[in-house]
Amino acid sequence: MSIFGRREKEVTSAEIARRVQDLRDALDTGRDRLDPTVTAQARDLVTKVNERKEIGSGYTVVALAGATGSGKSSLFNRIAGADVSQVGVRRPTTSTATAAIWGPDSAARLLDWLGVGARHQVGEGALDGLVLLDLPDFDSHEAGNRAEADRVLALADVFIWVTDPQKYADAVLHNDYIRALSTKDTKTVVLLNQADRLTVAEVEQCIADLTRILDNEGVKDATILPTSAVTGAGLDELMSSLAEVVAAQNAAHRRLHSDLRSMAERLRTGVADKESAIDDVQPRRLVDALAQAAGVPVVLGAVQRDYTAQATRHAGWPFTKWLRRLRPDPLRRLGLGRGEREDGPVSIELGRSSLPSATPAQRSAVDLASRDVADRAAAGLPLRWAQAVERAASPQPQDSRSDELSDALDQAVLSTPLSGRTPIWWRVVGVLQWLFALTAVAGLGWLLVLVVLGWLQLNVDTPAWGPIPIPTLLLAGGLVLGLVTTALMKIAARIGARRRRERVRDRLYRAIGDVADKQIIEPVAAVLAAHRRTRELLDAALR
Ligand SMILES: Nc1nc2c(ncn2[C@@H]2O[C@H](COP(=O)(O)OP(=O)(O)OP(=O)(O)O)[C@@H](O)[C@H]2O)c(=O)[nH]1
Ligand SMILES: [Mg+2]
Repeated sequence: MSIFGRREKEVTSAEIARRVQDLRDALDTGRDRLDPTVTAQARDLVTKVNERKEIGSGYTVVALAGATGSGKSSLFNRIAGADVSQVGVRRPTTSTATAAIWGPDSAARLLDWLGVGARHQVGEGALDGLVLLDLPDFDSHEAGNRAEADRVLALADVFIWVTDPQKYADAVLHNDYIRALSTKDTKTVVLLNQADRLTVAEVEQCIADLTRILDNEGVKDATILPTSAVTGAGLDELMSSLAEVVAAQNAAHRRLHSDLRSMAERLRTGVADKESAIDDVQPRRLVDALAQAAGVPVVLGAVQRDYTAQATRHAGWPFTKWLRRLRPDPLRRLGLGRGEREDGPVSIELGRSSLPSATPAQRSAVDLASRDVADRAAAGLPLRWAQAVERAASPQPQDSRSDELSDALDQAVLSTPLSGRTPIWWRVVGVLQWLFALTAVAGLGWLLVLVVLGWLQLNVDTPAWGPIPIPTLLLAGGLVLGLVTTALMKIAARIGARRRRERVRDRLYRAIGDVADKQIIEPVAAVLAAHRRTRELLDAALR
């Protein structure tokens, strides 16, 4: 069996393309609500994946990496069959990567992309398609060496860690490297080089120790192969395993696949497993606060007074109702119409009402209520998403949206009809009032005529009803009926005004509910939807 483990399913180019697309869509949907550092790395990865897929697809890039002096260059030369890379006693020796290329082609584009200048062409054979890289030590005290090793390792398809009997315990120190480079799809391969310096028993002891160390560090199931660049021990097995990997031509895809997966995994920690449904967010308190800020109580007071005024105008006592006209119109005083402007488009041209603007207390009530909506919606979301929800929900004072909100509220009030149909009883009572008034006037006129006739000493018979003369009856009856009707009308008007207040209140709340939806609930819902979509895309990229 290959030291790289059994290869399971082949990773196809289409599969990688799909993951790249999912990851890219997730980045576009998640935007600044994902960690910007990881996002930048993810974009770099997308670029790398696309480039690697396109460049040198027939090649497998295998990198020898590890601590200085472990024998990377010696092994490299041994495998390449020539002294290509310098082996030294001064540490560290290798400072730039060297490549050995097996096969008829020079793989120039691939090596340009890898940024490896030193190239050695090995003849054709079982390893055709292999690009073996000798790297500088990855834990170098030379920053340049480390950077070069990091850079090339990020691009290589297969990573082989070379250690020796003196340094293998440093696995703990290199754990980050080894974990980052070991993939789920391939085994981590460790060469315990310079095995010729040990007895068989010591080799076994070393392997046992190293296995335990790697296990503790979370790298399970690694292959540890004892090798020697001096005697060539273990190299046949290494080369035949490499030949298998190269022949399968799938290592590049595997590496890209696993890079995409682990990137998706990292991004996935930036989104929660679920988001609260926006329907669960009870915006009742918010609508209440907005209604107060929009001056709804003031409007409703005016609506009630307007109803009474209108009722009096139609059905009041004709002798006194003209007095009402001297009072200012309660709705017009607030710059509000009665409801002729019921249909939508007109409201745009309505301009502004003269309603007093919201008090600081009302504003902060709106802030509190919208923060409450945000808190409920953001429950369980990672910080960046929670902040985005909060931004979406809060019309901050320094933000232009605050004005937008008060404008929208004003428009909502202006475009809500504040009146209703004229009740029939107003007209009926109005007619009665006139009848009673005319009766009283007729009685009064008759009595006046009688007064004049009496003054002229002309005696006329006045018809009577029982003991009461008809004209007196007409005058008194007209006045009494008129006054009683007026009193009843006032009671009815009070009830009617209260009903109209309720009806208009419902309308205003509906209009303000729409404003809350548009200005606060919908932006919050949009953030939650983006969160859900990002999670789904990342989960798809992980599958
Ligand atoms: N006995 C023995 N010595 C080895 C073996 N491999 C390498 N050496 C010696 O170890 C020393 C370091 O070898 P290099 O191949 O330069 O090691 P490296 O890992 O490339 O070192 P850097 O380039 O500094 O990272 C040299 O003196 C080699 O001769 C081996 O398998 N057995
Ligand atoms: Mg070297």
